[in-house]
Amino acid sequence: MATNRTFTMIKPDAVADGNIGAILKMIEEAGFKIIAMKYTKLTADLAGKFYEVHKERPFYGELVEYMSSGPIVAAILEKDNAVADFRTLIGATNPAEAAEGTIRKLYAKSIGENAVHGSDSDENAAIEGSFYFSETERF
Ligand code: RTP
Ligand code: MG
Repeated sequence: MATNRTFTMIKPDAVADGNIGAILKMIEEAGFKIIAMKYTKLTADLAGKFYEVHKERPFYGELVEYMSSGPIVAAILEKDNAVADFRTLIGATNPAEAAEGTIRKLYAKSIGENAVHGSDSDENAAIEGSFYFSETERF
């Protein structure tokens, strides 16, 4: 399996609850290497742009409001099979359906406030990583 990259955000609910450290520990223990990382806050405009693919979905307004409601941690992660393995580590979008031991099962509050983001393809991982990080911010 080729080594590749995914992109994640620790979302405002998990940051507000003091779960940055616990979530980063799970990510590192699962074998992901941190290539870039930033503690930042999205404006509503930036959150709208990041989630533009969802703009026709009924939850888009709520999602933009939530993702700009407080600081987040954004990171690029590297591992063999990174995108799929990270989706497995975070669990289903809805924490009620997430497998035991997954980040969302442990830390998400609801289908909307679900603790973490994980890219859904190699292509989107590259686009999302570039949304936050320049080449000189990746190590
Ligand atoms: P993400 O992109 O954040 O990793 O989440 P995902 O792939 O598991 O889910 P996706 O379908 O891409 O949805 C993006 C985010 O929108 C919020 N959402 N709310 N209220 C709802 O029914 C609903 N559905 C989705 C969640 O924050 C979800 O992670
Ligand atoms: Mg998604």
